[in-house]
Amino acid sequence: LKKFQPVLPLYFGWFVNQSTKLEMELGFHKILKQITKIGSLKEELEKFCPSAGEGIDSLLHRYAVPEGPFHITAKYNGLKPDKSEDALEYADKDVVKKSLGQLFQISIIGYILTPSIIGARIRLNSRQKQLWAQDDTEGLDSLSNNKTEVNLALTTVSNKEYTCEVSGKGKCDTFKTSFRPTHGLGSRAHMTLGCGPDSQPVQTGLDLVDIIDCESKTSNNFHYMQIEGAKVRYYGKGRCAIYLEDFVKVNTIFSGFYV
Ligand code: 2AM
Repeated sequence: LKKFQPVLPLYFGWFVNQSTKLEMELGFHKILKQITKIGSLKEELEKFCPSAGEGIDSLLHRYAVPEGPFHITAKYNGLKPDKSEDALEYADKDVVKKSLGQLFQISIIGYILTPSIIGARIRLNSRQKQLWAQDDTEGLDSLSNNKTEVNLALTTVSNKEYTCEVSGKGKCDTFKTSFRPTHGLGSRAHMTLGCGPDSQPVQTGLDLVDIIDCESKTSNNFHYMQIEGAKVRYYGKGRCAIYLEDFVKVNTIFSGFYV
C-alpha cells in the first residue's frame, strides 16, 4: 500500500484567533502604559529605544505587529520542510497527529520587551511540552558577559528613587514570583507581539534565552518595580522582563502554518 507523505508546514504551533489577538494586545498595552510612567526606567529605555520617553504610543510605534495570527512556534521546519528528516519525524509522531486541530489552553506568565522585540512569555504544561521541539538554549554560549551588564543595570535603575504614577513610590524588596525558570524544556516558549526596526520574529526566542540567562545570574533580591498586577525587572541594555501576578489563560489551536 502506498504511504502518502504529509505536506509539511513552515512551522507547527499553537494559534490564537483574531479576537484573542486583540485582547492580548489590549492586555499588553495596559502593562506598557504603566511602564512608560516609571521615571527611571523610562530614562533607561529611551537610551536603547529612542522615543520610549514620549509615552506608550511612540514606544509602540517602534514595534511592527507581525503579520498573521499570534502563535507559539512549537517546531520550526524552515522553507524546505519536505527535505528535512527532522520535520518528517516530528510530523509522524503520534502526539503531533493527535493534537492537530485540537484546543489547548496556554498560560501567559509575563512579557519581555527589548529593543528588538515584544513577546509574551508562555508556560507550557506537560502535554504541551510533548509537542515542544524548539532549541531552548540557542545562543546561550555567547552570553558569558551578561552578569556584568546585569549588575550595571541594577545600579543604574535602583540607585535612583523612582516614582511610578500608578502604584506610588517603588521600593526594593525581595522578588517573589512563583515562576522564575532556568533554561529547560519549553523555557523559550513565547508569542512574538511586536518587532522593532530591522528585527525578525525569530529574535524573540533568542532574546528570551538571553533574559532567562540574566535571571539565572541574579539573586532573588534583584531590584524590581511594582506595577498593577505585575513586577518589572530591568536587566540593562533596554531589556525588561514583566512578571504577571495572575497568569492569563488563552485558548489556542494546535496546527501548522503553510507558505
Ligand atoms: P517566533 O516563533 O519567534 O515568532 C515564521 O517565521 C515563524 O517561525 C515565526 O513566528 C518565527 O519566530 C519562527 N521562526 C523563524 N525562524 C526560526 C528559526 N530559525 N528557529 C526557530 N523559529 C523560527
